[in-house]
Amino acid sequence: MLQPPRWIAHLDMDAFYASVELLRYPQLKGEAVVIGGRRADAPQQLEDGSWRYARLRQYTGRGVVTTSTYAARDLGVFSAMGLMKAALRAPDAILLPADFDSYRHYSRLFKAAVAEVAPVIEDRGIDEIYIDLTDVPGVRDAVGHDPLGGVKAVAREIKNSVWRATGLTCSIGITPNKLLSKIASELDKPDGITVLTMDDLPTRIWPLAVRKVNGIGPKAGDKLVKLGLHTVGDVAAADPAWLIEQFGQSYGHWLHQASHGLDTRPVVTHSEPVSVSRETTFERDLHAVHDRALLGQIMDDLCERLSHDLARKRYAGKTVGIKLRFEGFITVTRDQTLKTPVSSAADIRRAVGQCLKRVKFDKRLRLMGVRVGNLVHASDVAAAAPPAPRREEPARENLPLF
Ligand code: DCP
Ligand code: MG
Repeated sequence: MLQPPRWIAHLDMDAFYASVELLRYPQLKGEAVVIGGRRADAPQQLEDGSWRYARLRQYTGRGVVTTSTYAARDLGVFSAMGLMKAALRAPDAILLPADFDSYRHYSRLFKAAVAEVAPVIEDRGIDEIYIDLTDVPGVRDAVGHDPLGGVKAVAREIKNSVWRATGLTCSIGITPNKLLSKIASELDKPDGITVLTMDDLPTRIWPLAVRKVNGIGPKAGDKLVKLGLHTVGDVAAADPAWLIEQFGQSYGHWLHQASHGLDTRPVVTHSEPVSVSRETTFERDLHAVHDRALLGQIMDDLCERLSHDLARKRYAGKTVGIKLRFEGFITVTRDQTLKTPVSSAADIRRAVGQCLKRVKFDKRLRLMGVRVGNLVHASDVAAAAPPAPRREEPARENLPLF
């Protein structure tokens, strides 16, 4: 059955790091500001309340521009440019140090704000996401004579939600797939909304330079240009068999598909966890020998809870690891990789015992943790291997401490 086209959004924050800095220094709005200085470049407030800023011309060193405001971009200063080279173009631009904690904070805020409107989100990094709008209520409704009225209204709602939560603007591209949306979000930056259907391909996408397509990097871009293909439309018009001759089966085929705006990749809402873990900090530091029984009990309990977590998430794992923190904040980890994935508390506990034997207990313990990594889906384990037979109890002298 023919599926109705999807509506996929790509959202990218405008001049992200620079815009977050402007929230802190709103007086710099409209100025040429460059992010990338050192901590010593932080603005200083003078006794009369005014601010003193570092200027680009004072900078010496090998640092690069992380990002810049649009006013600085108008002067020719862009991401990844050396700061000293940038200083030649915009000597009076204000230089600010990067504050990554702040950017991560605003990144979380804007993503949560989008999730309020449309929950199917693929995280693509600190300042960009894909959003599947296909099932958002009202997205397919016409508004008046505009058949795209519904999708535009959802886009405005997302932008408003981001603005209310952060005071920041973003640009959104909305098309039937991720490939086109990534291109579209750039077309009306900053603070833009660009909605494209497949009918817009010849007028909006084909005139663009080949490098505007995410997936055509510097190497392939150079080669295409050498072959006389400058625009996406040039690639679309090329014979697919010839593209495959030039670029190989897989990439040649992809170039043909991409230039025709075709992309079936889903919006992937979660990434697989690398490991699952549980840990606990004690109310008082515990002694490996005197508190042996209690430690053993705590470890049993951690393994039990971890096994529950794994069952709930339907995972098993081949690597079992422990984390111990001793007084003085000394942290020790040990792990063991098994032949088959495990998920039961007993199997995890047994591997933990092996790990514990490799630790020297000469200090009091403050924290214990257990981790199961190298994860596989439980259904794959059941299919691949029968449950491991219970092993013989280890010889007495070989027992771990707890
Ligand atoms: N960034 C970086 N180094 C680069 C490019 C970017 O550290 N070479 C950081 C700073 C940017 C952020 O990543 O603020 C997001 O990158 P973008 O490419 O989306 O750039 P901006 O958000 O700054 O600008 P635009 O409005 O063009 O999206
Ligand atoms: Mg951005």
